[in-house]
Amino acid sequence: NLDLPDPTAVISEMSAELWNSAVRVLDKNWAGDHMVPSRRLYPHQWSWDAAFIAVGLCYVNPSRAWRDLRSLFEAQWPDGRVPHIVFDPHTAEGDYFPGPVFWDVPAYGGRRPRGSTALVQPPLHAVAAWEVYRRAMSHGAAAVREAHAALEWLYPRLVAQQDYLTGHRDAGGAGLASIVHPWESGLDNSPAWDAAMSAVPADLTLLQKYHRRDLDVADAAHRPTDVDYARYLGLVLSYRDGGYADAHLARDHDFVVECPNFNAILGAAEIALAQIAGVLGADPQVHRARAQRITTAIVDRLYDARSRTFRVLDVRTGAHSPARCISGLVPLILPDLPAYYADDIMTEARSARFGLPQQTDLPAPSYDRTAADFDTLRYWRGPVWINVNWLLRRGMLQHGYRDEAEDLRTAMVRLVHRSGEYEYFHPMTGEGIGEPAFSWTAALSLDLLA
Ligand code: 2M8
Repeated sequence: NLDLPDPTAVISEMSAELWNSAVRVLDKNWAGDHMVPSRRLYPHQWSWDAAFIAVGLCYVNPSRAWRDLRSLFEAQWPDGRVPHIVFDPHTAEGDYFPGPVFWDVPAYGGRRPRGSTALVQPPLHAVAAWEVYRRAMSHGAAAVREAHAALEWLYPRLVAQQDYLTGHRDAGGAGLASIVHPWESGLDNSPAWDAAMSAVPADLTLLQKYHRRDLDVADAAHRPTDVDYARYLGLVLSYRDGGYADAHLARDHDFVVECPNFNAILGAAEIALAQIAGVLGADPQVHRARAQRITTAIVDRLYDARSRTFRVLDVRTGAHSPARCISGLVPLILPDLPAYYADDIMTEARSARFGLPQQTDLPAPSYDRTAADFDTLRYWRGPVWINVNWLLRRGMLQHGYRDEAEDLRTAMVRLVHRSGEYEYFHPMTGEGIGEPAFSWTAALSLDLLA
């Protein structure tokens, strides 16, 4: 017995190793005024990545967290949309596809000369800004002043982002945001889109015209297929042909869906804005009321009473997606979600479909493990991702599932310590897949260890 290592010493050694290596990843991926998700595959700035990254950066370098968010919001469009990629002018056009030439956004969009895409991603930035702000205290008085000034700069921009999403993007008319491209979800090739995407034309000749740069640097078996990419490109081209305008989306655009992950983050953003408004002397109540309305609309529209799960809604057909994906668990982050629905989400999370750590030792997979088309390698169709598990854990804490939240935290920390800061992980073996040295995995590890 005396030979057994002290478990607390083992844990703290593991924590120190992971902490140091996560900090190194974030140092390597810092590009001067923004963070890249990874050096090879994603050599620009991505929108929701910046939010997850800020949540971790605030422990080690809050100034960089603010700088990163600021770089992103400097590219905000006049209509309020925050682009899903802000391009780095120092990165060659050929280093990422589709790059600025393909997007060809009008001069008013994005901030020249950096340029941007015209799509959005889940608006987690208010949540991130609040997290960075509330940790500023531990970095001293200058950090608190910096954080206050950053919030003042960001607040109107965050409000404009929400207004764009609940205004221009309310294609369904019930106060939720529709996404018009799978890239906007952040869960690119999730089975949640399969039904809606099957109606989108797939012009494979586009893939002869353009070169899929991702396949130069990643394994094709881990990435979306060519048919997926043909549809992705076709959707951008038709949105582009319409000047990236959002009028008549439900009538004219081929892909218009309401996602529970995206909209839960939209609601959580209003809660964070209420907190930020409180600090800045603005009115928090308006944001709380908006959060409540979003939560009610998510329950009314995205909850499927028969299966007792949250589903993606196809705004064009009115049908729920049959696929049970991790996106359906994320409404747990909404503080106003009635306990009845929170319980249903936990039932789904504990089930054999998602098997929380008690059953598998691993965080939840991105897709139902029991589905016939569960794919252990292909991106958002099965592998484990740290960012959505981080959201799920946040929801568990929000609704008082403390033990399960702690199990999930431990599972994430062990996984990243064992396999490295990978982009995603094999949902059976825990092996790292995709990009190594991936920024949000590193950043969220810091938050899980702190
Ligand atoms: C992935 O998406 C990009 C397109 O936006 C890609 O496949 O090239 C997704 O995992 C997305 O959630 C993420 O923000 C992005 C960068 O990490 O990569």
